[in-house]
Amino acid sequence: MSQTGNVAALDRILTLEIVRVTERAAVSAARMRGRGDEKQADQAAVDAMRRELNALPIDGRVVIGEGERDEAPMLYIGEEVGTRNGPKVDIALDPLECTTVCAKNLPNSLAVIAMAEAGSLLNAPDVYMDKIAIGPGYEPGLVELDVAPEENIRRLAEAKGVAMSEITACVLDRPRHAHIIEAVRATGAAIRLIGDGDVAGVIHTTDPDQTGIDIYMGTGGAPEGVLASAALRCIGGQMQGRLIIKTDEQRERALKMGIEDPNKIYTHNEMASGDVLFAATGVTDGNLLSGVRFGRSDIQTESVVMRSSTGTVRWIKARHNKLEKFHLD
Ligand code: VTB
Repeated sequence: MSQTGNVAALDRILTLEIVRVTERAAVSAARMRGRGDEKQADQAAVDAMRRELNALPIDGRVVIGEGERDEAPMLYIGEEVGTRNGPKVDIALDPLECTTVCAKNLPNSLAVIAMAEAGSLLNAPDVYMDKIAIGPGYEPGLVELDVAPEENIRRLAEAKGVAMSEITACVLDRPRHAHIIEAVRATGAAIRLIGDGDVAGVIHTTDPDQTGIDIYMGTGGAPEGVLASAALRCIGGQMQGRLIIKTDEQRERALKMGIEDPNKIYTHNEMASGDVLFAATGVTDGNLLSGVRFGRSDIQTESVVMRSSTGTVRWIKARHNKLEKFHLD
């Protein structure tokens, strides 16, 4: 469906409702910030997100979640959430994107959710995905997954009208990316290495003037690829992704999820189609969002919420009264 499609498909009230979901998850995770315990931080975010999701007037099904049913007791793939009185929706979520970062209290951990008309989010298995993404305003297919990094940088610099040395590529700091890093640097372009968090990494390409990032390249989680695609559908920009399916077991899992061609290159429009909502709240401070602040009498959160059908992007700074229910978390 086009971006001007059925505006009423997802109740527009949900646009604001879903922010509560990421706010609650972020506040609960933030209580575990910097304590060196990733599992506890993640669990706190999962519990809070599930509680809040189940209060939403939706008939929801988790398609990207905490894992398969046998490995994740909550928010597993296939779990039904919401009050069931409302639109049928697919949900992709990451209650705490960057658990390690949160445990160390380093920048860019987020609580993230995307919601879309039922059947419109790619049911991606929890494998790796090759990704490339740039911001809005470029012709579709300007950069391509199967083109050498040098050529992608050249094309982007030319289209942006700047020297290659004025382009910055965001790449996850992993040994597997050594060849990309070397190739990009050989063009004169700069690399921004990030420790974790490629959902934020991809979103950063949508506002290079603010973030200093023009392009995201490299291999990260497939679930994070679907979440980032949902954001790009709303905010603009383009992405390509290809699952990395190596074993028979992964191939079977993908097939069960409806993926017949494991080598297919998906565009962001294919990973997240239909009417999509996307929301994220900062847990720790980051380029995109400030982290949760615990004040004397209130808790402050910063979130972004977007909707594909209208292209509206809202930045929401909230003060939650500590005497109210947040106090109970
Ligand atoms: C990325 C990143 C995540 O996993 O997807 C990355 O966005 C990829 O996997 O925050 P490896 O860490 O195994 O390289 C995370 O870092 C953690 O989920």
